[in-house]
Amino acid sequence: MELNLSRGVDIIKKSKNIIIAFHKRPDGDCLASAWILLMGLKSLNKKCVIVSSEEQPQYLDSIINNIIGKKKELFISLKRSKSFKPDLIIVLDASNPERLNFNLKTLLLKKTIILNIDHHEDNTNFGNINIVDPSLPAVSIIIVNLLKKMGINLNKKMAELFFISIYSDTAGLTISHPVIPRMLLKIINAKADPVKLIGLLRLKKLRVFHLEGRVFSRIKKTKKSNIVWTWATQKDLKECHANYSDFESITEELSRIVEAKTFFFMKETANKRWRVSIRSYNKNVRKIAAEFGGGGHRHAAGFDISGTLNQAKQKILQLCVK
Ligand SMILES: [Mn+2]
Repeated sequence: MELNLSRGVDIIKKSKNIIIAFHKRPDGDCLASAWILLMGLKSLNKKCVIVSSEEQPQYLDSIINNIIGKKKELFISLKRSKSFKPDLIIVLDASNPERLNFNLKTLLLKKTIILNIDHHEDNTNFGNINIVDPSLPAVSIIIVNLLKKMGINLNKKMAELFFISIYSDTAGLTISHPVIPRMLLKIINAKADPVKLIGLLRLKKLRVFHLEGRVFSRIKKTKKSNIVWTWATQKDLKECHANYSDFESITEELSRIVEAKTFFFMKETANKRWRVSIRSYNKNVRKIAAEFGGGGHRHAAGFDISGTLNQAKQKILQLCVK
């Protein structure tokens, strides 16, 4: 890990044109990590852009844009990136290239190096250089260490982004990890205000409450085991004038149910297609997700499944009670 960190530093120093990429349906960890890294690389006078075929989700867009200001122009689509000839592509928070929101191959030139930085247990080490540490609660921690090794300390804006990443990957600071207190201290020392940021991160659009109302009213629990689940349909989204990223806070809310040890949330993506977020305090849900071709972490994972609501639910429950 330490050796790979040094190799990462070396390759960044040698590169001039750098692209930063991350996983589909970007979250607070990968987005904030990308912006922290971009700010650090800019201070080294590197040409650097973030390439994504998706916009930032609405629940994070304004808080991030307020921090980064005009740099938003450096967040570009795959199409616009075609004129940018990268000697280095840094992939964040993705266990394999298929997790990206574009085809990585379309950006590769003969000499392009891939630097894979991640904290997923199932990372396939697909990069030319791989900095993977599954013991960490957020990939941003690796980014902050990498920058420190290059002599770049967190400024206030970077520290604010760092907080967003940790808040995001710990379900709103509710999943504890021994490294978090030290990271919070770093953030406070860089003059960022976590209390102010929590206030902003907790805000939700009215339509999200309408959506939650429907989803929460359907919550079910198994009789014997502490498994809780619920679902949302395309019709719910339409009738609440909501979009897919509005589901984000719902999984987090479910984690507050006292009776739940394992819980999952099924989101209809098309007719008889569901995307499932699963969380557990006592089961390795990454293994359950892997059974359906998905992935994630020990306590939080996701996968796609097909079938009617009942068929899909039964299949998931069977694995959960095992
Ligand atoms: Mn992450």
